[in-house]
Amino acid sequence: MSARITDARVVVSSPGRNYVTLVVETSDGVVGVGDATLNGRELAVASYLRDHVCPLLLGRDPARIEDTWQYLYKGAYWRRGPVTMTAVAAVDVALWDVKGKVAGLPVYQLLGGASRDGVLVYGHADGRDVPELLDRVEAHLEQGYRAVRIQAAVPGVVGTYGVSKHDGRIYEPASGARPEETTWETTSYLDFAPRVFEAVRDRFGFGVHLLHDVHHRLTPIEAARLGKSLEPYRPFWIEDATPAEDQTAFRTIRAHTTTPLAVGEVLNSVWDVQTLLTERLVDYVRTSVSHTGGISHLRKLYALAELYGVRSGAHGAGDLSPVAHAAALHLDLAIPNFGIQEHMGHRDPAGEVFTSSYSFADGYMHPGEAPGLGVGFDERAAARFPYEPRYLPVARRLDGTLHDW
Ligand code: CS2
Ligand code: MG
Repeated sequence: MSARITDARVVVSSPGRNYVTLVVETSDGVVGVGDATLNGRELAVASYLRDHVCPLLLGRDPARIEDTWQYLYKGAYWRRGPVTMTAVAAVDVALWDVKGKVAGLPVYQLLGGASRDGVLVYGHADGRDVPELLDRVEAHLEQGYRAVRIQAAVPGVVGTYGVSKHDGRIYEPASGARPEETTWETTSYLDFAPRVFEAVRDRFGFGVHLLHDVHHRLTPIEAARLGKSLEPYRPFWIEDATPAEDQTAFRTIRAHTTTPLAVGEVLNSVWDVQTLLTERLVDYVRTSVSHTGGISHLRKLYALAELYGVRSGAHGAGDLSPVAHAAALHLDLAIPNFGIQEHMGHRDPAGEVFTSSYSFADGYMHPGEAPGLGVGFDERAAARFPYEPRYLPVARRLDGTLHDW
């Protein structure tokens, strides 16, 4: 007789920042974990799982991953959206973890095996000014990174998002029970960004990939101007140049610049990126395992992207837990159209709660050979770090208008 799911529970903890973790147990004594963290809206997903999904999982065959995905997605009637897709993702990833453990194989082997030896990752270098940014790029190169995201505080823009206030390693989350109020000024930014790239290229040359995140702040024609102005510095990509849900905005950007474009961390399904992919409007799609319905759904999205020459560039900020990072690495290693993987790392004491088999060397990561995802989750340790309400900041233009994120 096939195994059954005997328990499914949600653990909300804050070892450095908030994480929502789904734990699934089977009648064979196998435990699988999934990441259900949705930064700033954590408890909505926790409730979705606890109140509406976990009871439905009890008694189901853990081996039937695709059927369970369809059951939760189609069965809910209400489709897509970040809360739903994060909840479904957590179940899906936990079941892939179980399947790998039952098979005695790392998940990437179940996905067709490795298509490459390692997963190219990019780290985050940021600075409160350009000299500080240059120091941090250098530190990344010393650690072996071959690709670095560069962000610097824009002169006159108070609290530029993406720039560390404290330890220089992880700039999030915003503190406090209300979103921090920051400012935004497009004119200064558009003049400043090429100077940042110029300074980094002058110092380090063209042997390192440079990436940059715009955090959805521009209009399409402004994004087109940014892309053109950065062309001499050959960025690997500019990310989220315009608000992501407007897929056709990318037609305008595309028509004006050869700078590669990346988008997708706030999008949750293959339908959210259909136009972007089928019209070849972007070069990299950044949807993540934990916000896009899990390995089962993201795999389909990547397969569609492959048909149109679009590569992966998965979101991997610190608000995606080590469980999500491991799941991403397994998929990255297996798919043919892998591009790059974000690697922000996790703030201590996350290491007291999560252990992982993944590793970094010479700019590449590998998920390791442990069966399943290769991630351990210590529920007792998690209980020492209770949930803390935290929100991402908001940005206002100088006249007070709330700006796009
Ligand atoms: C960022 C993220 O990593 C990125 O590219 O855009 O830091 C993003 O702001 C957070 O993950 C939001 O939760
Ligand atoms: Mg981003």
